Amino acid sequence: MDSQLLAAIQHLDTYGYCLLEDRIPAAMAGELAARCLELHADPQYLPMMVNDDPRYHTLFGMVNLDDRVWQCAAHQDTVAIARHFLGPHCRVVEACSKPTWPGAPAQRLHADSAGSFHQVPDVPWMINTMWMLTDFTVENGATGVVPFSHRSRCKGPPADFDPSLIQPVVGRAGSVMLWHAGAFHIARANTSSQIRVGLNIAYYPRWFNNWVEGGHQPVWPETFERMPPEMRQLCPGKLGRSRAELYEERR
Ligand SMILES: O=C(O)CCC(=O)C(=O)O
Repeated sequence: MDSQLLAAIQHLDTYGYCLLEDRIPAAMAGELAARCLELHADPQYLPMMVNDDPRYHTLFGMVNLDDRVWQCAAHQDTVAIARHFLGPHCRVVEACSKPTWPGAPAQRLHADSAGSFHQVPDVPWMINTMWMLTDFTVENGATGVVPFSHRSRCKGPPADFDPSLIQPVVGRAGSVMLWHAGAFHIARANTSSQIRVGLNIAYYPRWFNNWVEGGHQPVWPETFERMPPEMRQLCPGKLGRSRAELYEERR
């Protein structure tokens, strides 16, 4: 592994997140951002969308909706980091598009997929990524992270949390931020006049049950058929078209 990747791993281990700059061409990021915005405007995808705010949306199932997403999901650097923390057999469980439109307020500060633990484990249970399909700036809602919070063993921030501890992670289009699911993080307010578009791809170990995140969509059989070997290796679970077919019900 090269020294840049080792430094990124050490940064993630220490602070709870790391940034890899310019991992896909900016032009490709821009094209993917434009496609994401088209999909968000198409009513047929409404059932796979969660709109936490009229100006902040999540469209699940992007692995099935645009094959270019695989280049991000199977990127050798993000996969190397995910495998370092989650083991060699970790998988891609979801890819979602997350635009933040101008005027969007900050969303909720949270940890990921931690709500069902009786006690939050001290091993990572998920490595999350945010591909910057547009530039991520302080003004346009770059994701905010709370350094060191992944060590708290808490399911989320305490009620008296000090928001000044949140740090925006900025980068050029084509860069990717990775974080430990236990790190408190937030979609920050977009105070600019530009749309911010992120592609959020999650890696989980095989022992983690996929039903935990309510919106996560399975890989469709026809998607898997088209995938190159490196992507198939990252999608070893059951295939199907709906959550109800494949996932246990959340109780
Ligand atoms: O959109 C963002 O900047 C944050 C995304 C987020 O909170 C998440 O993926 O859990």
